[in-house]
Amino acid sequence: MRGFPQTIHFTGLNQPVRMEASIRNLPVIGDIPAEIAGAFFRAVPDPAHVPMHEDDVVLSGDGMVSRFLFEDGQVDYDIRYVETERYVLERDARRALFGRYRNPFTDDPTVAGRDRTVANTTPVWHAGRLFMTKEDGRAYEVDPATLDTIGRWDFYGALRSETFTAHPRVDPATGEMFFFGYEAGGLCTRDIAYGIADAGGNLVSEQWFEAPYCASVHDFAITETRAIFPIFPTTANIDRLKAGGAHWAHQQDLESWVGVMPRYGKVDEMRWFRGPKGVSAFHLVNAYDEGDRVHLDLCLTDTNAFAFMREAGGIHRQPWEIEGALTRWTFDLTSNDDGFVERPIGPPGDLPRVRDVDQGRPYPFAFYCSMNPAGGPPLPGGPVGAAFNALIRIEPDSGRVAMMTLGPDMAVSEPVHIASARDGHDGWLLAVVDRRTADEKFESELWVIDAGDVAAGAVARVPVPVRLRPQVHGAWVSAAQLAARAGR
Ligand code: V55
Ligand code: FE
Repeated sequence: MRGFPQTIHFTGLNQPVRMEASIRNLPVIGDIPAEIAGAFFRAVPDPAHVPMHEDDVVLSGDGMVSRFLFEDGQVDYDIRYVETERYVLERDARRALFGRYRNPFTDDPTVAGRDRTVANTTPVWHAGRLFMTKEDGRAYEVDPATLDTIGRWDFYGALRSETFTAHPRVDPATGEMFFFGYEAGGLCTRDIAYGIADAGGNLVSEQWFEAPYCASVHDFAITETRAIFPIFPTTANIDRLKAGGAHWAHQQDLESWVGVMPRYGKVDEMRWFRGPKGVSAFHLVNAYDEGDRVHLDLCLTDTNAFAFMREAGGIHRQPWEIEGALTRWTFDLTSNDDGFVERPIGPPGDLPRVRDVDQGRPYPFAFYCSMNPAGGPPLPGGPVGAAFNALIRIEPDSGRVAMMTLGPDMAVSEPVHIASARDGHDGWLLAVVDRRTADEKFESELWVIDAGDVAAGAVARVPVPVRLRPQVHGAWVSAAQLAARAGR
């Protein structure tokens, strides 16, 4: 795309598209199961303007909210920009005004103090509202029917934290949303806010604590009784920011930490466990209680998966030199020391999903993206610059793995899970699959996959007649949930 840097962040699958669109009645190959009715919302970063700096990254792309709407076996497609304060300022100026990723000291002076967030990471559904989130700011509410931006969300003025995670957790039994915000008190602070919103969407608790250091805290976990905050050594430094440098630098020699507290308790009840040095995980699969023990399953790597965060920390490793595994960390809350038990439970990968009903509980299976050794080199694109080409279904207790493997020149994005009403049926997955058809040319399809038989591939496919830029995360909202919202 003309004028954009010719880096991995703006080429391959990551070529900017910048198009708002609505297409009704997409072609469907095969039959869409009748029980799939609702909306697959996706968060898609797509830079509306040529960035101010050549070294700009995918994570700074303006958030777009996209929707595949399933109704009567038909599928409609929509994509719109989230009209954040930043998007509107830049749209009106017809150019980028905000500088480097999460560094306000590199901004055009005319936007000093304005909201920098791009709301590009996860669509979140809670209490009948749709939010677009990014961890460096507050969420933006979006109308799930029109995709119009409603505005920044602060729980009716109650929220104190300046930030809101892209990975809140909703308890399936209580309907409460558990969330956090880090750098809650401002840039490079160690403040983490831990909050709970009730099933009606009201903020009922917000407590602050200090992390061992100012880290990138991308995800956290809950069990039925506990909240778990893993801290990995990717750190921020205000002097580096003031000098125009990177927000994040990974520190290979710094230890990781995990804070565990009663989920309805006080933050001063937090127990800190000391983990290995230099490790990283962006996404946690799930966590659950087993009496006084807590199991936390995570997509662990031996360094940070993002090249630009490694390089800022002086770590020069190629993507294929990074090791990892789906890993279980088990914490014994009766022990007096700060250690814990680690064991690998599955192949490396990321972008895990469990069924909504399994959140915080023992779970029969999970899904995540991985690499097919026979799939050829990964397609260039996605947040880390190399797209996944396999989709795994794992049963964590037996370790049994089934894999949907894609051939050369193909990629799969994070799936969403849709529950089935049929007894004993594992439900369905939706995932976007991209294919390179020629140099720098890509086509995308939405695949419908039987969650109990991922190795079989798609049971139905929905070709999308426009170019898609890779999503980060998605969310499934059923027709019943959408209807309940409409009647609010
Ligand atoms: C991630 C994504 C982000 C971000 C920080 O996937 C971490 C991890 C899309 O934005 O700003
Ligand atoms: Fe994430």
